[in-house]
Amino acid sequence: MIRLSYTQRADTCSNRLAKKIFHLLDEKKTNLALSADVTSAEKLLALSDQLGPEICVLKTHIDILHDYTPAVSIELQALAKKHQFILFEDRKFADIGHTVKQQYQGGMYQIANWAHLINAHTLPGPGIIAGLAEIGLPKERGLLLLAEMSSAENLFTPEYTAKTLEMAELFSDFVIGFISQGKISADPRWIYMTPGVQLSAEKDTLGQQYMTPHKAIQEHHTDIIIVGRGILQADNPLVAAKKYREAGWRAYAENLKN
Ligand code: 5BU
Repeated sequence: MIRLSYTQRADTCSNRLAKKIFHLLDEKKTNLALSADVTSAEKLLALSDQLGPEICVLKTHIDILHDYTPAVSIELQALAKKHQFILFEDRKFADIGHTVKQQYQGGMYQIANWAHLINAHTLPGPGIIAGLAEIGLPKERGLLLLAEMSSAENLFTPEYTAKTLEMAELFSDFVIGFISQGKISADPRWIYMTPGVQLSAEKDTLGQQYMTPHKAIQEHHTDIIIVGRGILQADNPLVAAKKYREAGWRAYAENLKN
């Protein structure tokens, strides 16, 4: 099978953010996303500045910060520019279109103003995507659909994943890919991002299940590995980030050779 590089795949998508991400991966030579799951703004910003050069995507759970102010999102945008990474708010929207529109653009976090990327469950049906697109498309944002999860005994079935793919196809101007455990379609335009990646642990005590970067990229053919505690809980997060970056990039380079 001929494998396309990230750059070659950029030509297959219509969404400008998707093109930008594919190019960024090859230019920066990293397919590592940091799941920056810390609870203080100071820590989040310091971590983003320190690890920014190693990553392509900074994934946030902005609502776990105990001290969020709008200045945080302004700083995050400046760091994203400085280090060239994408801001992905892992909000997992899951309501009707009318409600998610307000959650996306309003409230305390005003996610649409700073996050390049968001994600959503497809459980409510296509109206959720239509609602988010009304806000996100004019701002050239992108959406990832949750097609699979990493946690044990989750309720995602192959049928659900297939239906999610169908919904993505209906909104391919706004949906740029999936949060999944690997590739779910032969179409090269979709970007896959995979959480539940760690080099040492196999699981946590609350159902999280891990695979290695090598397995995620070589066996499951994902594009971007999302790593949280594997980096955050390391003695030296920068050294750990470099290790994950190396592992992820090596697996991608090997894929291209085969
Ligand atoms: P960890 O520390 O690498 O286990 O963190 C994983 C992150 O990815 C965490 O922010 C979760 O909310 C997120 N996640 C996940 O772990 N599994 C999933 O299937 C999805 C998101 Br979707």
